[in-house]
Amino acid sequence: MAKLTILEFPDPRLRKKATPVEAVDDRLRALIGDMFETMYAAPGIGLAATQVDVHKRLLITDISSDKSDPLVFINPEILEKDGVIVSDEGCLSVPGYYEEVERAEHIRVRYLDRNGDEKEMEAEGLLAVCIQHEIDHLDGKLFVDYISEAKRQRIRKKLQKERRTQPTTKVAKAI
Ligand code: GNR
Ligand code: NI
Repeated sequence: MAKLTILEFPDPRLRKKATPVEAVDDRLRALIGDMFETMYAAPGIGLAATQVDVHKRLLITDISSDKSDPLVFINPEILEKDGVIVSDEGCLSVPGYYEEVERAEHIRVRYLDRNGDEKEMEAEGLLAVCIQHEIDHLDGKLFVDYISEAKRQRIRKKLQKERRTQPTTKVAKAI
C-alpha cells in the first residue's frame, strides 16, 4: 500500500470530469487500498479518485471515528434526493477552510461495490453530505464553488501564497 498525494485547490486537475470505471479488477482494488491509506492518514471522512489525480468515477468514505465503516462507491449515481441539510464542510483539497454548504439531507445511491456487484443504499445526514461532496469531486466541482466569488478568491490566494512560501521554509529549516 502507498499513501498518495492529494491535489489542492486551485490545481486545474481538480476540475477534470471523471469517466466511468470499466473494470472492477485487482488494479482498481489496489488503488482503493491506497486511497483508504491516504484518507485515514489525512485524516478525512471521504476521498474521491479525482483528488489523487485518477479521473475515474470512484469514491470512498468512512464517517466512523474508529475506521470501522469503510465504504466504496464505484460509478455512483444519485437516484433520489430529499430534504435540505446545511453543514460546515471542509475538504482535504482545500486544507484549513470550512464553509456552510446546503445539500440534500437524504439520498438514494446506486453504485458498484469493490467486487463489482451493483448495490443501492440510502444515506442521510453526514454520510449523505459526504457522498454528495465526493460525487461533486468526480464532476470537477469543489465546495468552494457554492460560496461567494470573493470568499473563493481569498481562499485561493491564501493557499497559493502558502504553497509559494512553504517549500522555502522547509529548505531554510533543512540548512
Ligand atoms: O474529511 C472531510 N470532511 C468533510 C466534512 C464535511 C463535509 C464533507 C467532508 S469530506 C472531507 C474529505 C474530502 O475532502 N473529501 O473529498
Ligand atoms: Ni473534498
